[in-house]
Amino acid sequence: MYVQKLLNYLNPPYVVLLGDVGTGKSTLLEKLTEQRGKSSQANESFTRSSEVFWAPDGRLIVADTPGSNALKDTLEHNVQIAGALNYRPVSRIFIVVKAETRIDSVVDNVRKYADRFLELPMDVVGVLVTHMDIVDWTEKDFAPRIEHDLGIDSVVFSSMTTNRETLQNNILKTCTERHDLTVDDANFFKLFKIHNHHRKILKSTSDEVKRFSDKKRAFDEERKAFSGKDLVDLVFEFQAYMTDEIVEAQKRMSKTNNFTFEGDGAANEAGHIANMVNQLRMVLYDIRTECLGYQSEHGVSELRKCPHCGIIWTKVEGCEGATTCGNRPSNVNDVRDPAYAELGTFLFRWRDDGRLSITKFSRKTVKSQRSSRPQFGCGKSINWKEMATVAVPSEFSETVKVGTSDIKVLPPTATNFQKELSGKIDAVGRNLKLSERPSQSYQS
Ligand SMILES: Nc1nc2c(ncn2[C@@H]2O[C@H](COP(=O)(O)OP(=O)(O)OP(=O)(O)O)[C@@H](O)[C@H]2O)c(=O)[nH]1
Ligand SMILES: [Mg+2]
Repeated sequence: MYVQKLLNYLNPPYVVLLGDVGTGKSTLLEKLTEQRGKSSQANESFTRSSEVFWAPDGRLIVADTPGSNALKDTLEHNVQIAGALNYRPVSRIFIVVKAETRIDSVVDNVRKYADRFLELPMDVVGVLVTHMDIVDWTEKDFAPRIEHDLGIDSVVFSSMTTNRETLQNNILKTCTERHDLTVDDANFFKLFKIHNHHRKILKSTSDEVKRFSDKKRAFDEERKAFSGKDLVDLVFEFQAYMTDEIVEAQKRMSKTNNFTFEGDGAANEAGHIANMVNQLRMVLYDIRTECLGYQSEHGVSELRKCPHCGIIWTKVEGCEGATTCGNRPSNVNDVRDPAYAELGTFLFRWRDDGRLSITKFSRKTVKSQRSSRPQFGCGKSINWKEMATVAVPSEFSETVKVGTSDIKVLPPTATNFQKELSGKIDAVGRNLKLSERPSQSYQS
């Protein structure tokens, strides 16, 4: 206990307040850090850049950030939030939401953010509900809901009359760990929504999402004909196919809407692609969770099979994440014919009526693959954690995390834009300045 206190003194908890425009972030900052003139009654987004301040007793550092859903300068505002998250290890990200008459609406507002933060450590996200003075319901009505619906158990409440000490103590109670977070150009668009509401583009997005979900539904129907090891292979190969499909969907979206990722429109275009990919990732996440189920059911082996070509790989050092399967041979099957995909064991064929037919190869065994090819591997993307296990010895057990972090949100054509974004995020971090620690003495 004493050691913990000493550590907290040497390195005080750092919390980041983020949320929609006007939810009361700057009001919280003013209260916690005794700053003045940071909040506003303006009906437009008020805070333009992130700022960090000490609590007067030196027990907490707080970052205020601009409203994430601002109509103007959305990219710039979210870059500011990214900079605050990178600034130093974060004890808690508070999604700041305003209490409303209907609890459901408040839960929905939290969900908008919580869903996007799935890739961050689970226990870094908390909720801070402001405006508790304007509703009839109480903390006891809300906390179980948010725990049950979203699995978030750190909730703090505040109203105009909540005093500084109470608010700070309630926040400190939730600061049990520190997380080194990195928001960079690669994951930025998984966390923040910056696209506009252009109807034509949103329509092509929902068309792609529908197409993807329809494929998943058709698969769910057809897989019923398979069982045992075949079913395991099938599910793994389908998730590999769907992973590649995301890349194709990015290409189609860019083409349909003439996205160049250059000039003034670049951020919005990137935001739209990300919006689509994020929705596809949610569907893929379900498929992968299912893979994981099969994986643990069958034990985890050190031998796994490339879902594209069936070659078996042994894990070597550093082989945990995403890579490519060997070298791509010249006669590799073209998986990109949209109606047709040949993977390691199965052939997927999408029929005109939207149904899927699945055919199992008899000619393509793992053995013949290996001996018939001078070069190993098909060159497609593989991820060790997502590969089917082979010859499953039950004595192995391992917890494999389901993730979609290998999915690149933006296509290669957006590389220049991503570089610029990376520079902007770094610049925010360099500009954040924390004053000297307050001299007021530290009491237990
Ligand atoms: N009744 C009530 N009003 C609040 C509370 N917290 C904040 N407000 C009011 O809400 C308005 C917006 O507050 P801000 O703190 O500026 O909101 P913000 O989240 O920083 O807004 P941006 O910087 O634009 O994103 C101000 O008029 C505050 O006085 C609260 O707990 N109860
Ligand atoms: Mg503000």
